[in-house]
Amino acid sequence: MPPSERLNNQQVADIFHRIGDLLQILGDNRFKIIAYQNAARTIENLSQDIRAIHEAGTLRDLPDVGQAIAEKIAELLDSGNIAYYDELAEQVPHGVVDILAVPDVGPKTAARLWKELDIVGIDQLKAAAEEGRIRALKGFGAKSEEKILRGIELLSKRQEGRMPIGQARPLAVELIADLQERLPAGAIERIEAAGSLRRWRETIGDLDLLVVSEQPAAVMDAFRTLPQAVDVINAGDTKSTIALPSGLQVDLRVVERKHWGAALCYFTGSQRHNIDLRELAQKQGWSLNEYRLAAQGHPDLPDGEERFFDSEEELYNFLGLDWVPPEMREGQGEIAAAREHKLPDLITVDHIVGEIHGHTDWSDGQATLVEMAEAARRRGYRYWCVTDHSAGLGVTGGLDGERLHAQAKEIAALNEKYAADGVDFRLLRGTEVEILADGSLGLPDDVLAELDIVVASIHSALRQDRDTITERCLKAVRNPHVDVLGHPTGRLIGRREGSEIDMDAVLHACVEVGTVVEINAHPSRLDLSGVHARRAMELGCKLAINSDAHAADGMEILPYGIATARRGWLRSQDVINTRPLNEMLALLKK
Ligand code: DGT
Ligand code: CA
Ligand code: CA
Ligand code: ZN
Repeated sequence: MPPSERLNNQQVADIFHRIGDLLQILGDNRFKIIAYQNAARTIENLSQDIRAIHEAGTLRDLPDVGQAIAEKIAELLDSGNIAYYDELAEQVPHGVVDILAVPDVGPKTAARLWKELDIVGIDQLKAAAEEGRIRALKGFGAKSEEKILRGIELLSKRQEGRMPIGQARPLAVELIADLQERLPAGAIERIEAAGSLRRWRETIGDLDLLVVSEQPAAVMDAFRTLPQAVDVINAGDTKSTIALPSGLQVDLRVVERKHWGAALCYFTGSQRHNIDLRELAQKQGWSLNEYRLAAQGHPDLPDGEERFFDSEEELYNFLGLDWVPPEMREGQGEIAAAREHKLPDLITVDHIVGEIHGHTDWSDGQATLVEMAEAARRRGYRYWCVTDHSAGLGVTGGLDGERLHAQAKEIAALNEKYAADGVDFRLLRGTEVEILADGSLGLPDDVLAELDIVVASIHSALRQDRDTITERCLKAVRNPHVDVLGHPTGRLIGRREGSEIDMDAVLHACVEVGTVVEINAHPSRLDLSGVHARRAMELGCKLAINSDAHAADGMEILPYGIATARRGWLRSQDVINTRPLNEMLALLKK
C-alpha cells in the first residue's frame, strides 16, 4: 500500500491549510489563500472518507472545492504528494511554518522574523525572545517578546487532539443514524452519546456511545464495520473503539437494560461529578459503579445487596437528588443544589422568540434581508435584528451612515408588508459596530442613535494588553448607544485564544449601566463561555443568545448557545431574547 493510502481527512486538510499558510507567508493573493483555507475546512468537516469521494469521482460536488483544488486532492490521494505544495514549500524554510502554530504569530510576523532576523524555528524564536533580540524589529518591543514566550509555553501545553464540539456533534449524530440503519429494527433498544458530548463541553476528547441491546455481538460487528471506521483500536464483546477519518476516536459499549440508568450516568461524567455522586452514595451506605448501587455498610441491608435503575432519574431520586441536566455535571455545586431541590429551571431552545445579532449580504452575510427574515420566521421568531458590520472593518461592504439609511428603507418596506399581511414579526434595525483600538466606535453617535439595537464587538487588535483592552471594552460598554456587547473575548475555539480582557470588570460595568452581554452561539465562538455566563448571571447581568447568522441556515446552530447558557446555569428569565418584542426592547439601555 503506498503511503498516501493512510492519509486521513485531517491529514489531507492539514496539507491544504499548509498551502494557505505558505501562500500567506509568501504574500500571495488574498482570494487564493481564502480558497485553500475554505477547502481545508470543508475536508476536515467531512463525515465521509475523502478517498471514497475521490473514488466516486464527486470531489467537485464538495462545497469550496473547484477544479484546481479537486485536482490537487486527487493528486495527493493518488501519488502521496502535491507538486504545487512542494514548489511552495521549497521557497520557505520548514521552521517558518512551524512558527505559525505559536498563538498570535501570524504569517506576516513569521515572514518578517524569517527575513529580518533569520528565525526559522520555534527554538530559535524562543531564544531570540529570551535574549531580547526581537525588539530590534520595527513595531516590536519587550511586551511582544513576553507575549511570544507565553505563546510558546501555551503551545506546548495545549491539549492535543481535542475536537471542537461543532465538528464532533454532527459526527455523533450521523454515527448513531448509520448504526441504527445497519442493524435490524429493534436490535438497538436505546442509544445515546454520553461523555463530554452529552455535557456539551466546548471541545471533545473522544465520543462515548452507550447502547442497550440483547444482541451485543451484532452491534459490535456493525460498529466496527462502519464505513467511517478507518481503524479498529479495540474489539471486545461488549466494548469496542474505532477511529474516524478525522482521527476522532469513538468508544461504544453495550449494556443490559437494567444497567442503563447507572451506566448512562457513569459515562456521561464528568469525572468530578461522578466522584461527588459516589461520595454521596457512600455516606448513605451504597457503593456506586457503572452498573448499579450495592449496599456497603448500609444500616439495614446486607453488604452486596443491589439496586438497578432503568433511568438516570431513578438513580438520582434514589439518592435523594433531583435529576441533574448533563450540562451542569461539572462538579460545580450541582449535587448540593439537586439535594436541596434548588436546581435552576434551565433555559431551552423553545424559550427563544427572536435574535438580535445577525448579518445579511449588505455586509458579509450570504443571504438577503428577506431571506434572513423568512429564515427567522420559519423558526417561529417574532423578531430579528439585522446588525451588519460597520464600515472600515475590512469586512466586505461594511455599512456607513448612508448605506444604513438605504437599508432602513428596505427594512421599513418589509415591516409594512408583514403588518399589512397581519404577520406578527418585526425586523429591527441595528448594527454590529466595531470597537476601535481606542474604545471609540466605528460609527458616529448620531448614526447609532437612530438604530433599534447596537451590538458592539471587537474583531481587530485583540492582542492588546489586559489593561488596554479592558479599558477599551469598558468605554464601549459605557457608551450610551451600545445595547449589547458581542462575543466579548473574541476567541475562536481551537484556533485563537480570547483577548486578555478583565471579564469581571467588564461584567460589573455591564450591570451598572445596563449593557446586555452576548452568548454568541456559533460553535467556533461560544463566547461568553458557560463559566463566564454563570458569573454574568450571578452578578445580575442581562444576557442575549444569538446565532450571529451569516446565512439563511445560520440560526440552526442556536442549540450550541443554549447549551452554553445551560452550562452557565441560566434560566429563561436571565436572557432577554426570550421576551416578547416590547418587553425585550424595554430591557435595553435606551
Ligand atoms: P473527553 O472525552 O476528554 O472530552 O471527556 P469525557 O468526559 O467524555 O471523558 P472520557 O471519555 O474519558 O470518559 C467518559 C466518562 O466516563 C467520564 O466523563 C466519566 C467516566 N469516567 C471515565 N474514566 C473515569 C474514572 O477513572 N473515574 C470516574 N469516576 N469516572 C470515569
Ligand atoms: Ca469522551
Ligand atoms: Ca471515552
Ligand atoms: Zn456578527
